[in-house]
Amino acid sequence: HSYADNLEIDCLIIGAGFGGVYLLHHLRKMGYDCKIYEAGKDLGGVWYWNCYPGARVDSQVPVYEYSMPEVWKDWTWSEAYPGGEELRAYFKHVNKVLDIKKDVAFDSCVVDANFDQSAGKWIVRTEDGHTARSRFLILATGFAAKRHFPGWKGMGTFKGVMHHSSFWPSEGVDVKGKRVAVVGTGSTGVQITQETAKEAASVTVFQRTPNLALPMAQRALTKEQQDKKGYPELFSERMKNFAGFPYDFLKRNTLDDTPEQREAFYEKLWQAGGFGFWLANYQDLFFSDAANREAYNFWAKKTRARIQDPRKRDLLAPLEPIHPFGTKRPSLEQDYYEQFNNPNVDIVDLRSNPIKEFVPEGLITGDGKVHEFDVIALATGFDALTGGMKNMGLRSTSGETLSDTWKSGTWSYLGMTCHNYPNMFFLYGPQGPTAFANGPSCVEAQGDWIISAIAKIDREGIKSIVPTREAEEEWKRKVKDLNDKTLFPKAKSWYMGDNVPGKVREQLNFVGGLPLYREECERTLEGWKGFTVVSA
Ligand code: NA7
Repeated sequence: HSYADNLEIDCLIIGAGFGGVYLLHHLRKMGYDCKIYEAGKDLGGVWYWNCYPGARVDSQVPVYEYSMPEVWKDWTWSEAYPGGEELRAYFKHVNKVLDIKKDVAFDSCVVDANFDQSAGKWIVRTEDGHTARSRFLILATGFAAKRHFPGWKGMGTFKGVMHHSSFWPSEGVDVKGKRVAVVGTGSTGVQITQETAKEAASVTVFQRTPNLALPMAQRALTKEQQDKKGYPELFSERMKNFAGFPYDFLKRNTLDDTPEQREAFYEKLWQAGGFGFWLANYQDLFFSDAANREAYNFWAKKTRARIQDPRKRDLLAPLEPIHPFGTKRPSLEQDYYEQFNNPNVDIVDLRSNPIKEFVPEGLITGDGKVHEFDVIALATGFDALTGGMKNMGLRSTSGETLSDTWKSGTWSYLGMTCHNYPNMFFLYGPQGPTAFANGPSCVEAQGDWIISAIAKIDREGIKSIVPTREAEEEWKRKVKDLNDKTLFPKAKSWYMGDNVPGKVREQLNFVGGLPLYREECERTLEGWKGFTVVSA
């Protein structure tokens, strides 16, 4: 670690996933002295941590990758939706071409960060006592940096192997012939179930809310299929659409079409696979109950046809929706539903029969039944978006922790800056387009804005910038107003902050789409709209 000690630098970035690496590369190119503190032992962010069986990205390549030609020109993927291993290999390649690791201090978990106003520097300390003094602080900690473990009684007594999905050992867990439980049916739970069901003696899925999962249409990719000629265009195109994909919502309302036209359109989206049925559907999908119900009915019809057992069918794909389609994130699946046609794959409905406690042999449900397991996978998600940021001892200029600042709700300006946190930026966090944007599109859009802001600060000889409280209030109102027009409040989800008990319920994402978001952000740079500027 010696080089990580007592750093005196321009930019300190926390986190070496897609966002942090993008910023390090570009800021270094501009001549800034930059370092990354990373809690893990390698690059990749969530892809470093996600070693659970079946871990896979739900966005297609090449949309899900960096736009930098020096990275893509010599890289080919083996599948349209790459798995965790291949994503980790991608980061190795990124390191090889961009020489990232020389500026990353791994095993460096930040526990404390204060802004020294007279020096105009952030003083940041890691758990093992290293410190950095930096003019700019950039949090690139991602939306899933803090795991959510529901506090069931007796969890520590379980005698088998139990891991949260994002703490799954990188060497794997042998599930061959074992009795496996999967708790949670978010994208992680779906992937673990789909994968382990092929090896384990039995898999029991504990479901509270069905995942309205969509077919992935996974396919192998050859080198020839990855013709790079169109890449620059593709990377600029992805920024122009709502969710940072090369497609967008159809500019037509659901009920404007005849039932036959609608069926044909849905079928086309369905066959293409991926998020199209979610994010290239009719434009009123998130706004009209009636429109949404049509999409839900199509989803249920398609999905129910794949599940033989009527009890499992009604639990996995009920005729009556529990929440409107797409207001919780749908997962992509390959043969998730078919797994339940095997007699050794079962599902327990936690709505009617919740988990009561854990015991040495497994867990007990409300009906008193003891379920015995060798392996329990906790796919219970994250204190998403805000949890990681609140968890590293960050303090405002008035000495308050970010946890306190955000106690009664989340406040930011542009989903990238905070009042009383000068020269601090964050990306892929709350109040930005995070949850609805393809990750690399989102971090490049936000990264570019942060880079422009830092360049402008120095061009204008500014000491620090900080958003006003009024600007934050206006931004919060914008986030809320956009959300109030949608169906998102009808679901209990991590989008709305209510997957974690006690967390404030509010929309944590800017739901106006990436193009509108970028417009809003760009507008502020001219004249530092919404910021207080301190001259050097
Ligand atoms: P998610 O999507 O938050 O899923 C967590 C799952 O765990 C979800 O099915 C929850 O049920 C379930 N859960 C959480 N707490 C409990 C309790 N107390 N009892 C029963 N079930 C519970 O996390 P993932 O890791 O799957 O995915 C996170 C994101 O990563 C994903 O959206 C992608 O963007 C990538 P619930 O639905 O709340 O009823």
